[in-house]
Amino acid sequence: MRDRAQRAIAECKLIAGFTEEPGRTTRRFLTPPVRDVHAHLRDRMEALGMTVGVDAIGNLRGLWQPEGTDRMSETARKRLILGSHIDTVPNAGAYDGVLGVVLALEWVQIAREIAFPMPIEVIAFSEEEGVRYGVPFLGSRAVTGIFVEKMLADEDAEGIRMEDAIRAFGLDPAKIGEAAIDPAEVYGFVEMHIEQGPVLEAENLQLAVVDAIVGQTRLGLRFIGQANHAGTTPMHLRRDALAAAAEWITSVESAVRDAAAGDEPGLVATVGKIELKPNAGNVIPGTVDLSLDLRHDSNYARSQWANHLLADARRIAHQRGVEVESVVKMSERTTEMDRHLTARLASAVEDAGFPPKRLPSGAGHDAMVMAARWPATMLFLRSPGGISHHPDEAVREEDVEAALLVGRKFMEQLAAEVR
Ligand code: HGY
Ligand code: MN
Ligand code: MN
Repeated sequence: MRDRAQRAIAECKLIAGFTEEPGRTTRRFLTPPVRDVHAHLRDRMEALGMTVGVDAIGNLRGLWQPEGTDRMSETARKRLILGSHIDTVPNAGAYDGVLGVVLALEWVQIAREIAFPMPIEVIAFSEEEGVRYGVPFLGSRAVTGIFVEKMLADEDAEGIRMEDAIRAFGLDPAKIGEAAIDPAEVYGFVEMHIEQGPVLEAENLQLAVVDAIVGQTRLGLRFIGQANHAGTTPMHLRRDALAAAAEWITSVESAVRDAAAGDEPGLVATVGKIELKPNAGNVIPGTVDLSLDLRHDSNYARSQWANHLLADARRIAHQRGVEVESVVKMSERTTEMDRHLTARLASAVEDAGFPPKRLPSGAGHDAMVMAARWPATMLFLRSPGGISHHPDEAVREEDVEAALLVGRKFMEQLAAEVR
């Protein structure tokens, strides 16, 4: 399996070259390089004997059917879904998302070799990060039938509406509803993904089975002051939107840092995006738009902290004579992975000769959306250096090989039950 692991890593590196920005990997929802990824994966899927299509939200979907599916037991006719996302953050690594799709195709190769008796659908989700339109999980929302139509009117940084981006890719937004899968046809969903954190490396472990995915809230805030001349406006007469935002950002960071060190371990808050207008060195900033990404495994604590930090924004804005507006871009509850499917995956990990480590995920994943409709679980691979959302993101050959060995055990165990 080591040669297949090497092949999988090489494939991730090849796909990383399909980018909006030469020299670094950036691939947002339905941008031109996604076509190259689709073309590459379509060839791979067709070579595996899969029927391939692209649904109306841009998910690339391949279905592998074993011989004689019509004679199967009820369970055996249900499909196992594998996959992950192919969109990336700006200046991304080569493995976040894509590795899960490439490994899924390697599992299909193994399924062919062991005459696995169940259909397998591999989905390359079109949008998980939420970079282009600020809302993540568009692909898995469509597959699970919870896509919100009004998002089609959302505009990206270039003012392109989501529905127009979908049409420009050659898809019909009116058909997004057809992307949904009937839960009665699904056995379960397994997503393979890099851990994107330091735990497995710190414990010298290769793999972990994910038992829960931490809830997250994504807010958009706008501080509205008064743009004015930088040279003629005295300090006491200013309504500086950026100074207000800056005070709030440092207040968020210190309050959450203290809480995480105290009675809210695991609480994290990040202001990752900021845009100011008019963004000129000799003009006092009039408007500042920024993001807040807030995560905690307690849904209650997360919502309490969201309210607290928004109240802090209003306090600072009031003191500085500026206004502040906020919008909830997304709120996903902490999601338990399916106990039975997670136990089955842990047993395959153990069977393959690895400790059945269980780990909650601090990163969001399509599995948290899929889990609302059918059993879902995840397999984590060690992240060397604990780094992700960065070009230094890496994965080790032996860990990719381990995930393939687990795949063989997982499918052999399942096959023995459903045959
Ligand atoms: O941001 C996240 O949690 C994931 O990487 N999309
Ligand atoms: Mn990511
Ligand atoms: Mn990811």
